[in-house]
Amino acid sequence: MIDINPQRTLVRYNVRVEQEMTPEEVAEELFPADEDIREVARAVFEGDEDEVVESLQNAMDNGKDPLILINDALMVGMEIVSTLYDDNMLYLPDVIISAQAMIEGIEYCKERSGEDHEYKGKVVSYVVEGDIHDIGKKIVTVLLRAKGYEVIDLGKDVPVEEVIAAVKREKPIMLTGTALMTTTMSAFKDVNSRLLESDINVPVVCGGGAVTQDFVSQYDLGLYCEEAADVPKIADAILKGFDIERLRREFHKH
Ligand code: B12
Repeated sequence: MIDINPQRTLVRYNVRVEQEMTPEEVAEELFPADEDIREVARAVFEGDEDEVVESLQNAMDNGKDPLILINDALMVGMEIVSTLYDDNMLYLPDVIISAQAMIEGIEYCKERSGEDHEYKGKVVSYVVEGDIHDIGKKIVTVLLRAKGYEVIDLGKDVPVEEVIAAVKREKPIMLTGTALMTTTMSAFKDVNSRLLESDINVPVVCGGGAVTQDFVSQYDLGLYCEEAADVPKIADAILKGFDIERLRREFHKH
């Protein structure tokens, strides 16, 4: 008979978690099996930028593709950090330090991929007015750059008028807007109306914490996207000529 004390044991992620387990021990159970990838994910978890680069280099030396390492190793490490944060096993500074290490890693993979020096297209990225949560936007930006797009990054807390001016100036194939708070995401609607007033039909890909598909579907140019990793696929689809309706059919969940 297995000796389990239910008051000291809980089951999560298909892993039995004893209360005495440290976050490091829980993470060890969640890291991917492949040794090279595991090392990268572990370095992201530890927030060690040097270790991230070193383990990536090692994985590439063993034949792993730099661009595949972004999704399969760096993002996986960050997902583990987010999961443990959501379960109160890690603190906010841990999330920020790991995100920075992951971003460094993505930049490194991009450099090493040697993919196209000619840009496939231009994208404008920003965080909505009143909102300073920019980690998701940084991820979207580096992923697009890694896939060969030129990204004009307007930064965080960007006023609507500044977004419109950048669209008129840069003529991007799409915009990516980030909002993490319910109080700030209405700025997407203002950007949508101001673009339509100027007869500009550029898709506005919206994501980040508080944003939902139902909310984004309320305005004409909005396209909801949950995972930052899907944004380059949306850009590729736009280059293939998909309009907003077709993009929604392809990328919206229901
Ligand atoms: C880190 C953080 C901060 C940091 C931000 C640092 C930074 N440079 O970004 C600091 C400490 C500054 C901060 C401040 C505040 N925060 Co804060 N913060 C967070 C926290 C813990 C994590 C957010 C994060 O970066 N996660 C890591 C990234 C990688 O995940 P992500 O953003 O979800 O991104 C993923 C997807 O959403 C998506 N994605 C993200 N962006 C985009 C964009 C596009 C285009 C697409 C397609 C996808 C996409 O891809 C990513 C990976 O898949 C969240 C809690 C949480 N669990 O989300 C609260 C949270 C967002 N904060 C919150 C609040 C309230 C605040 C403050 C108002 C607190 C205060 N009282 O001062 C201030 C806001 C100040 C302001 N004006 O903006 C609330 C918002 C509540 C709400 N729903 O409205 C949250 C949800 C915490 C909570 N549970 O209450 N915060």
